Amino acid sequence: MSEHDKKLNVTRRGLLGASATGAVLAGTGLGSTLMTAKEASAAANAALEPGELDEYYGFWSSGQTGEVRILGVPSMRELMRIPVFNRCSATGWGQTNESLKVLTEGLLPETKQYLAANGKVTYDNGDLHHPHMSFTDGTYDGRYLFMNDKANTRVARIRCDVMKCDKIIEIPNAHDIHGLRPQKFPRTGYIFANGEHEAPLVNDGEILDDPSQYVNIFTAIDGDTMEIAWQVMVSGNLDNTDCDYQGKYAFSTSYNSEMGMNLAEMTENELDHVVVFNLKGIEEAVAAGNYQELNGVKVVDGRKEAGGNLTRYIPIPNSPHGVNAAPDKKHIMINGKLSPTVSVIDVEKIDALFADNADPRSAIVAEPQLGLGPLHTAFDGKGNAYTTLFLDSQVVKWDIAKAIEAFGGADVDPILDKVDVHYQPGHNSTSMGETAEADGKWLISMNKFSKDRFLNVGPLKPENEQLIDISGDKMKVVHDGPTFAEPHDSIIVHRSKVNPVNVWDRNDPMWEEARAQAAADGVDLDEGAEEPIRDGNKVRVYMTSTAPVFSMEKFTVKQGDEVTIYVTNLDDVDDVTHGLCLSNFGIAMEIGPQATASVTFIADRPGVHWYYCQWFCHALHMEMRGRMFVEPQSA
Ligand code: K7E
Ligand code: CUA
Repeated sequence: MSEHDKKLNVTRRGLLGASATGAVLAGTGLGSTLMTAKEASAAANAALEPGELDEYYGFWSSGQTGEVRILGVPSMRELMRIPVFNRCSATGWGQTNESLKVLTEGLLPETKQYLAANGKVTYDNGDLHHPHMSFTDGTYDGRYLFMNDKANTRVARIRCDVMKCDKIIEIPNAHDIHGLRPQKFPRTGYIFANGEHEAPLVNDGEILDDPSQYVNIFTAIDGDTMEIAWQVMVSGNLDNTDCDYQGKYAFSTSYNSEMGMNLAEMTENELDHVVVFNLKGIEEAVAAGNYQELNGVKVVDGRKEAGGNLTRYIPIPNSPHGVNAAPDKKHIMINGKLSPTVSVIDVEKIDALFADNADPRSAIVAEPQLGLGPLHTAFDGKGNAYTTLFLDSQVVKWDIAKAIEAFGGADVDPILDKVDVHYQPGHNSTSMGETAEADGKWLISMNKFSKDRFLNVGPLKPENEQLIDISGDKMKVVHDGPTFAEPHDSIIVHRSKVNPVNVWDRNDPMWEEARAQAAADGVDLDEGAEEPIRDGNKVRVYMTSTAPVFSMEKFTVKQGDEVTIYVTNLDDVDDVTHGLCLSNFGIAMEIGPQATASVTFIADRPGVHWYYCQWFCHALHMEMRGRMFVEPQSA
């Protein structure tokens, strides 16, 4: 290990080792595993009897799994998985025509070309870090969830009425979307998305190993249309982002202000920065035509050397990571990562940075030393902040007002409490904590390692999210929840904000193309067709499902036909979902009550093939099946 590495403690062994040291230094130890009576009663608050409903929806990202998960909070019961960037064996996401439309329509032409050369139509993976709900007036409005894909530079949207992904777009010019946040005021509005990795603006191979010509791109997407509004070229890279409650500014951290290409170079400077984006200034520049158009997107220059009033760069120690707007609508927390500090920005001091070219650091009103490896901060709405300390394996609770007093020279300690978490926390989130309605009841610590917490399942261990009761003065860990890769980030939304339907609307736009094709074929989707409809070597099969039967018990096609099967689920009863699984064709899909779903394949396999319903729907579910006859080509 070089001296530099030692100092930063950046190896994995170093990170894990530092945690124990940190905990000892902090004087808290790992504590007894026995619960005190107080802890037991806090745990009881988190427990729900069978049949009781949770007070909160938790929307979880899954990191490299690529899906969104819904948990109940505080029970931490996993309620649902929503496929987004991944494939799903159960629902047929990535296989049905309806999901393939979502997965392919927003891809860039060169991506489609690359995929086609590899025999694919869409990516199979995603890296989904940041799920966030749309806002109206500073709080969740239950319309949409938005999320990033770091792996393949995409942004997706989930409709909260049906809890299905309805839009995915690939972001041109940027590389590897990481930080993502929706505009909070007056409404969403913009979705802000950070390109994390540096590359030439025109990345066609002309420029390769010449980092001096690399840039990073900040993107604003219109959340209603899912079209890109504009992009900003910046100095340094972009990590996480958040925005204010005034609708004026967005803030992005940069851990690589150095524009380094390796670890030593990226961590060289003691100070990196946060970029402040002046939304009105950018809109004006776009309206005035001060942009270059690249891949159909208006790109403005917000780099330091460009001057102007689009951006400001506030120096921050050291490789800052998380950005979190406090519910007081006034403070933005910049988490120091390699610096033990959180830098607190007062949004009311930002105007002067643009109007008077004030010293960027004049917007910093506190910088408390909290512990080792601060990554993300959550809030309780009572003036307190909760920061994860990755290296110390702790969550620290601190008083924002006291931190500001201390920064002004007062002899006060803002730290109120520290609690051990297991182990190495990344994100944390509090109930309604990312809105102006933070209610201070629950905090989730999403921990990257579970080590010895659970039964050993082999070299790949689950990660661990812990539920912490923050309603009292002291934080109390009340629940461990192992999770598969990975509990990256979450939001905790009061159930009054979310109101999904039980049954699909027959006219839902999701199967608009199926509706149009059926109309062209003279078929009513609600009735299906008696026989397959042939159109050259294309064959369309329209059937309905009503527990426990499909409307067609058999149909015949020819080997080599391109077959599309449409199934409309006529059941309109709460919770009666059917499926269609076509054995040995690798085909399966979910059809929710009143939904239509379809799948297309080449029937290149002669013989008798059963299709069956794979969602348990009825006492005679096993009997819910039918035959597809494929006549051999010679016949
Ligand atoms: Cu902190 Cu991707 Cu949200 Cu990781 S970022 S922890
Ligand atoms: Cu229909 Cu099982």
